[in-house]
Amino acid sequence: MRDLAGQRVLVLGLGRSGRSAVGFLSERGATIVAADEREPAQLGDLEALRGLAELRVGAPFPELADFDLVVPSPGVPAARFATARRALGDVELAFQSLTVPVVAITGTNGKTTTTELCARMLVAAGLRAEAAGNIGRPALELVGRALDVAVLEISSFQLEAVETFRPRAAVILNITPDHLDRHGDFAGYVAAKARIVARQRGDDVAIGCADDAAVRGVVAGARGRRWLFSTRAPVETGAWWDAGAVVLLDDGLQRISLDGLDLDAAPPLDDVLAALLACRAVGADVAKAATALAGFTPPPHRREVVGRHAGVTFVNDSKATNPDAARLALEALRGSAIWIAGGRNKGVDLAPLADLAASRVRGAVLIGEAADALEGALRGRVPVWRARDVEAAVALAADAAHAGDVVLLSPACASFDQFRNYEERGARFRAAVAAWIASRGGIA
Ligand code: UMA
Repeated sequence: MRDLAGQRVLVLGLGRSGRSAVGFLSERGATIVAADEREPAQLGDLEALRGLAELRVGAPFPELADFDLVVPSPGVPAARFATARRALGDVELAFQSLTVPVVAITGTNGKTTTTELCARMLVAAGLRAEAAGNIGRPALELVGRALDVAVLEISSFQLEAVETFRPRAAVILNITPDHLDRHGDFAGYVAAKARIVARQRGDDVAIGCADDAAVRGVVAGARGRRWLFSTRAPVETGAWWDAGAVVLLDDGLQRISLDGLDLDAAPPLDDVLAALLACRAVGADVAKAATALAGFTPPPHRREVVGRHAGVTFVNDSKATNPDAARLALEALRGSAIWIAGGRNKGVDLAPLADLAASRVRGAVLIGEAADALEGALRGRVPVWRARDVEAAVALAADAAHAGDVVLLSPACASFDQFRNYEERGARFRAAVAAWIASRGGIA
């Protein structure tokens, strides 16, 4: 990391990322102004920051040209720091200070599960590894930790503010339309994702899903090694799923049997293949790494069973904040379902989901701003109900469900029209399910 002492640095945004940046920069002697456009009352406790930075909150951002360096939070779009002399996000700052190989994991869906799984696998293989990044723990928290490998979940937002970021292993799980309001169009979104491999060279490895055309394109453009994975068919170099076993192929062929694994409770197989390849890319023993699967539970709000009553299973997939994530959940259904969907659409066409819904669900309960658009797409094909909030949606869905059905919250939309974030939406769903089951004399 170049010398920050005496540099005038502007931190944009005082969420998790911005706060970690203030701490990091202040330890290195920078003179910091930290800005956030929200009112102070909305920002929580700012006391810890006051001695470290001059705070400018509840006002437009200061003039960027007055600073040697701007550190934008991921939520601040690139156009807002285009006039900065230099802009480096927290991921770039962390990368420049980390002295260990980095595994970076991106994709539209499955990032968090794969990141956590990969870190657990590396530990099972005897390496010191921790996960951070978009997962919720800022990347800068890994600087100075005693590690062999840093595993970072990386979003397209974070990739807008990198400069030298060069992960030893870069994983691209899938790319389907999301965040188009931020990146303009799908091509812009793919271009942002592609920055994860842009600086790779030599023995660095780009790892991507062979079954996804956009991902194949990104991997093909990488200048280091290129490995693919597939749950459908063998690949030339990489990993695939074959009758209960993972097959890895680079210098030699290795078969890892996952016979004892409960596939219903296990993470999606794409994520498993990607995580194992990332372990291989940093030199871990993959057979040992795979032992981590046995005790691994995917993080909450991702197809999480939150209650069962009278033969109906309630599943919280609040993290499905885009249509493709909802598609994966609908495709994974083994019986029929009442589907709860809606929220804030991020500029993505929701209509293609209607075909799938027509073949998979008994009815749909719609919430939030996107309810009109979803109702338009579903009308005449699936019975539709409207609910003013998630509590009402749970009651409607539970009443409509038959024994053997799933009540699936998989919104296909962001939560910000009615909730602080998808976690709050999922927690409200979980509580509403518990209350509904209790009202029927059951226990969630
Ligand atoms: N702000 C402004 N002006 C703006 C934009 C934001 O003042 O134009 C301020 C807001 O008022 C707010 C602060 O910036 O106080 C928020 O910054 P932020 O939105 O970047 O949020 P952080 O708390 O710093 O969290 C960020 C990531 N958030 C986003 O990318 C939106 C977190 O990912 C990440 O976990 C965290 O850094 C630590 O690395 C969340 C996310 O939703 C989970 N990610 C998106 C996704 O997964 O789809 C990309």
